[in-house]
Amino acid sequence: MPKITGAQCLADMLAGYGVSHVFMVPAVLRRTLAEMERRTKIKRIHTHGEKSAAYMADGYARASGRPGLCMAQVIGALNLAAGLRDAHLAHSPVIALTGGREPKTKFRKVYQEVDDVPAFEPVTKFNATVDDVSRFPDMLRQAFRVAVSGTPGPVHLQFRGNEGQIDAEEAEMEPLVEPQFDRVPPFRPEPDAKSVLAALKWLQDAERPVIVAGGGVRASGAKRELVALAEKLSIPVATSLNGKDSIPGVHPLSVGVCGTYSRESANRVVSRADLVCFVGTETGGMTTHFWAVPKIGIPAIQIDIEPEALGRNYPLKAAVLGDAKIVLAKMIQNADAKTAARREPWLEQTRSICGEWRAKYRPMLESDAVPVRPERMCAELTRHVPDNGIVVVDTGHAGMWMGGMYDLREPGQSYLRSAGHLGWAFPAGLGAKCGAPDRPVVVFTGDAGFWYHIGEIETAVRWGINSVTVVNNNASGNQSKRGFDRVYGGEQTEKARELWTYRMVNFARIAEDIGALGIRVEKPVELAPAIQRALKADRPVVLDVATEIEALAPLAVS
Ligand SMILES: Cc1ncc(C[n+]2csc(CCOP(=O)(O)OP(=O)(O)O)c2C)c(N)n1
Repeated sequence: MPKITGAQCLADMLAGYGVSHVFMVPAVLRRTLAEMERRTKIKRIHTHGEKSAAYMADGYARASGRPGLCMAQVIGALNLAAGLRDAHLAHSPVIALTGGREPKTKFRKVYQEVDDVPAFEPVTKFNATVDDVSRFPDMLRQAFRVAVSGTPGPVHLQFRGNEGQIDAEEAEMEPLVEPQFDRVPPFRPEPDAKSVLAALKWLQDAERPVIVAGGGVRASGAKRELVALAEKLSIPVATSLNGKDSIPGVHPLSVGVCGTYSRESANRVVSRADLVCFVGTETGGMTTHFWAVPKIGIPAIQIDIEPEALGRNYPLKAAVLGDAKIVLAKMIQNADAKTAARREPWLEQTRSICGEWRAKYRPMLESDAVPVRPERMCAELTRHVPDNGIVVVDTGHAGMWMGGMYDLREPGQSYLRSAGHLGWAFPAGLGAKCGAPDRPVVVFTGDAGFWYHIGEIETAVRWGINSVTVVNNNASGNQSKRGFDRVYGGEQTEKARELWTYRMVNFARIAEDIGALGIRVEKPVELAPAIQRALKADRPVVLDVATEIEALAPLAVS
């Protein structure tokens, strides 16, 4: 076997796994970056911070289903680790490569060095060091294998040398790639046949069942099967926020997102159900409104690829271990459509609950008020996001507004959400556009969220990453208003507002200055033409909407 350098091996292997972009702040693995230019077509996206590089890799991974790559030298490693936290919470397959310590010099007060490895432990599935160049092939293969297998998640490899200079060394190596692990899911484990029939029996016997679908449905590519089963048996479908794109919001069986950043109708339906069927959801706090919706003790069945997830929060009548797409297909095959008639009164009830929700919020969804209401922004996005669009949503109020008020219209649309980190959506949207370049990407963020990584407008312009970023700009982080009202005993002092308000800034002007298209909207009638213009522009766009600072998103359970 001929000798090659670590850099050549790494560049060839990443290309072999189909990696099209890496996101990083130099200088790390410099020789590898040079070899990428010589030997591959990989784009080396040089960002304005390691955290946003990690968020871009995360958006890339969630949009494409393929591992997203991000990198940092030793001094940037913890910034990168901070950025893996959302990917970890969202089960997104991100591979982080960092520079690390050199055994010859460690403990001698080396410039910029601390032991970074422990900080990656809580946000990764696999956290390892590469200390000998001959280990490049097997360690990289393991990184891909772990990132995409089972419940996907982040992986960290630390390379010897503060900038990963180990990549200059040579060894006899074969840059062998296992294409099976270049995307999610690498395996589709078959369920035990008896467990499928047992779960199906519970579902068919129920009079008021509801399905709660999570992000596992997207990971498995099981949307079609989920909707087909719900249709065959007449079962309403609620989703977690992460699973919002499991079923279009306009589908007659969709009742909306349940849990905390949610739609009231979904929580009303889930609360009244006599059986809950969880599919690809970890039944976490946000999906269940901290285990109040549904209440623990409700008859429940669960389908998941991860044995540890089955029954973690809700004792189960039946548990099915397997790939969601396969399990649901088997349930459809065995389902008795005649049992659907039994659920007609329940469907009638759920339709009326959803109708009441629409009637209650229609005035806000159609509001002509100035400053613009966020609900109206969501309604305009429902109308104008293209049929193959990917919507990428920040957390906080952005998550509440879009989770509750925005509807996907088509099965070809996707919805990606921050798992909790403010500021995630704008860089994640850039990564999503790199991961799915043929699909329109529309980001929804508040102004506080947008400020975090505003420098990445320059990255978008430099690389021609043409996402549309819609900013709900109320010159504040007004989701915090309720919380501060409370601690001030009901009414805040003028000075209290300094805890959550900002200057009103025109982001469209900033975007224009940096070379993007900036569009400022101040009236609701301007929204539709602005969104259409943004989508046609084929440039990075910042659509800055001046909105009502007093607008507070409705709470989950009223
Ligand atoms: C990293 C991080 N820090 C703090 C928070 C807490 N937080 C949630 S929403 C929010 C303010 C959101 O403001 P903005 O994005 O402008 O949206 P608005 O509430 O004004 O609609 C804050 C500070 C968080 N979610 N993540």
